[in-house]
Amino acid sequence: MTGVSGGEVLARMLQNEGVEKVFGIIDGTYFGFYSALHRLGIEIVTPRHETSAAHMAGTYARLTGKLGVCMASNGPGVANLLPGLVVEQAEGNRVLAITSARRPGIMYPDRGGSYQCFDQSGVIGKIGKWSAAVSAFERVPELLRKALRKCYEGRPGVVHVDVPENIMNGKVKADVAYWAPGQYRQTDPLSPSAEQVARAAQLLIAAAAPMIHAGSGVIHAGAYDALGRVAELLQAPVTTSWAARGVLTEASPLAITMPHVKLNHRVRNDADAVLILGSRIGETDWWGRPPYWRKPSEQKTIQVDTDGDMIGLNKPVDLAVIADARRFLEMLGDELERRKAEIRTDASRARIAAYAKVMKDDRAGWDKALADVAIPMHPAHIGAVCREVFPEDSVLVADGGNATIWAMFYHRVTVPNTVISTFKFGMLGAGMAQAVGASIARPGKPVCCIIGDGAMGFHSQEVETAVRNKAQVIYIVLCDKQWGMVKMNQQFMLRPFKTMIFKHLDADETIKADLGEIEFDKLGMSMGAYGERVSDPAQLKPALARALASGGCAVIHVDVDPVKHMWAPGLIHFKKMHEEPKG
Ligand SMILES: Cc1ncc(C[n+]2csc(CCOP(=O)(O)OP(=O)(O)O)c2C)c(N)n1
Ligand SMILES: [Mg+2]
Repeated sequence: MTGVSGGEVLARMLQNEGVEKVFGIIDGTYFGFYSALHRLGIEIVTPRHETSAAHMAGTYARLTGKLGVCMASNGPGVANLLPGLVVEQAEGNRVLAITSARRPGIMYPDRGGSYQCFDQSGVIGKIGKWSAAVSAFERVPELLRKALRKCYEGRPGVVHVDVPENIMNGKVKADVAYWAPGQYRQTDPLSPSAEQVARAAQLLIAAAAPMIHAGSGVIHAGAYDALGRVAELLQAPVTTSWAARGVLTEASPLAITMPHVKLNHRVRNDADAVLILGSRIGETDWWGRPPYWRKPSEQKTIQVDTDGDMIGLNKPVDLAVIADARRFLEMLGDELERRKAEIRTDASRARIAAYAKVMKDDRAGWDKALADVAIPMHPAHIGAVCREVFPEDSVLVADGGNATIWAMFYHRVTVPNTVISTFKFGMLGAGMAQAVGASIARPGKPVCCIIGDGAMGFHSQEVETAVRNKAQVIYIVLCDKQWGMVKMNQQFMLRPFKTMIFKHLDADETIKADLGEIEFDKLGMSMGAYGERVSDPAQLKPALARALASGGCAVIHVDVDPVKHMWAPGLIHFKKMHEEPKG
């Protein structure tokens, strides 16, 4: 019997789960863990800040359907990891965090005066789904099995295991039994009953105006084809949560896309039956409440979710189904196919045509901004040019602030699961690491990251991570030298009428909303990336083409008109969304 460290046990168990990458910064307190990962051929991807490790793991998990694993070292490493975990929990990404801790004798409870020590498990237990502190070597397998079970139960989110350094690194003579995943957790997707599927089909066939609302559950289930088939059979329009944008290709006339906010409201009011898939119907879905949705008494609601806690959370349901979205949709598709003759689609087709006209008119209105060729450029150009330059299946990471709103209004998602942001948390700067995580998840494909100059300042050093990892991320930094989104809001709070008339206030009339200049192209170049600076919209496409041709990471500093940048489309709806609906 040879000695084995707790860290090695963890590494071998992760290998049995098919884990191929772990994101984190190395430290002596878990040498036993990461050296075993390295020995086993599990790649360690090291960012420049622990919070980035959480975002890389979350993005990797979302884009691959695999488990995202991150690690951090006790005290400061874990403290730095926390914001990333808060965000990944909010976004509902399947992340397992493994951290080192001080030796059991001095913590839980903290003896007081211990170095690099805080209640890591207590804090992460509060912000994540579940956390446990390992108290002895013998409990490592059992607690990691429990953690892995939790990872795959209910809504995806953050699960944490805290392992003292002496257990991580100390070798123990033990015969550890390594179980296969199917021996400690259900590996088959949750199936609905045939009876539930039949009832859902009946409700949808009987409806005059059925619709579908899809959330991230459709992404986690990989249910894109099954969703498309059901939507086609019913001729049902499909709205999505922001985070699930594109689960039905936006090339489909049935896709009611996110920027058309008023149309989303209209579709949700027209429908007399709604099939909700993997969505809580939260605030960004306007809580499922009037006036944004039809009254529950006039709208039959079927809700399908893997997590029972999500059922009827914000909108009352007529039929609750605890199941995997893909399994459910495949069975529903078969049932609808069988009853195809009963499905009346004429009225739905007419409604879809009317919706298409609205989307066409909205688009024509927004695209007028593209005729503006002034220097520095109108921000509308960026999303529009990116669509032309990047392959349709490449991932767009939209970071936050007005930069993201502009990107969202001029982008089109034709390949499902190719948009990443922090749609639930709006965490500025997360995009820097998300983009690297996306590149690692989709090797060989360029990743486009659109980010504001404020946000880029939070984590610009991750350019070096992208360069070191040969990640072809093209960072496009929208430089207005201000906290654009906040400045707009502030101006309306300070002097609404002057803002409306003159479009902006003078520099000395706002409060700390301006930023100095960082030459992001040069900053990027200093880290080994390709860099260019563009102000003229006519130069954007060639600059991006050169960035792509460079084959590696690039940073494009784009000067945008600071006043036009503030007036992002849809801000009025965004503001309204923050109020509790009356209905
Ligand atoms: C980490 C974080 N801090 C603060 C905020 C609040 N906030 C929302 S938008 C915004 C301004 C963003 O500025 P910038 O990144 O330059 O983007 P812009 O709106 O100018 O395009 C701020 C400070 C946030 N969302 N995230
Ligand atoms: Mg800005």
